[in-house]
Amino acid sequence: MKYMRLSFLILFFFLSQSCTKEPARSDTNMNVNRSNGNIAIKSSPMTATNVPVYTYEVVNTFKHDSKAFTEGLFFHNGFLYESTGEEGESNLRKVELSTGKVVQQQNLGEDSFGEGTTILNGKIYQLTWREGTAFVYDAETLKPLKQFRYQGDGWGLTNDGTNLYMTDSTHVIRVIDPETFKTVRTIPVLREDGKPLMQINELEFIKGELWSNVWHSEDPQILGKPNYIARIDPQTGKLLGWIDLQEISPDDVKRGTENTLNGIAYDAGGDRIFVTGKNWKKLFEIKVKPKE
Ligand SMILES: [Ca+2]
Repeated sequence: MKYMRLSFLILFFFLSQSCTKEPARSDTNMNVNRSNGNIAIKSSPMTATNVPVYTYEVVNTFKHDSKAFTEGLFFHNGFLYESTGEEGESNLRKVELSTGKVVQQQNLGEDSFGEGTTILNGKIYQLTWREGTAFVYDAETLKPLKQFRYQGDGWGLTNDGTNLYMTDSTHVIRVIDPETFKTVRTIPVLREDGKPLMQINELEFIKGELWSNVWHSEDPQILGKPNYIARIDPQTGKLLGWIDLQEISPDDVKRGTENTLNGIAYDAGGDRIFVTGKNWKKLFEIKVKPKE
């Protein structure tokens, strides 16, 4: 009798557990909205489905310094500006587009590893990889003005005319106040399958979209496809499209090495898009079009 009572108690315990837990789990996973009295099941607004894939056409090819370990790239007033990485070799440089010649350069300290760069309100901002330091320069002279500190890695950098947008090796883009370098909001970016799109890297604002190349996108854990650029909605983080640049520069890309695609620049005045990679010999002006 004692054992029977114990059995009933155990049975009651499991029944009560299954009754209380099941609805809660359903609510979480399916995102049930009962606010208007009806039950509507919706998917997360961040998760994109049927993301279009775009391809490209090379419009122009320019020389690129194959010693430049490209970590940041933007276009301003007819010149390219590039941030290069590697300790002892990092710098910020102003480059003549037609020749690839460096016309102005500011070297970083021996221990600094340059990363993303962008220009906002007459100042150039440059991240460093793992030092937690952002350098600010006068855009005309490249003279250092000040420094900021931040937590975590520094990867890509761009701006929307008001705030800076920064990547840090994860799937989360930080929106940063340029005056204080404080994060004002964050933008998580998810793949079509709802998993985080990790390793989003060099950034560029292009016609209201945020474009980011994905570091080692060929890694099966990331995308399994080399040289992919993600087109992202800067408000929601929703994935708007992919640009497949797999074959853009077969001479430059050696698989299994670090010379990945890593640099997007936009000339808004001329509506020109430029891409290059780490230690690539060439920089390409491309037109992006839907894949057939
Ligand atoms: Ca850029």
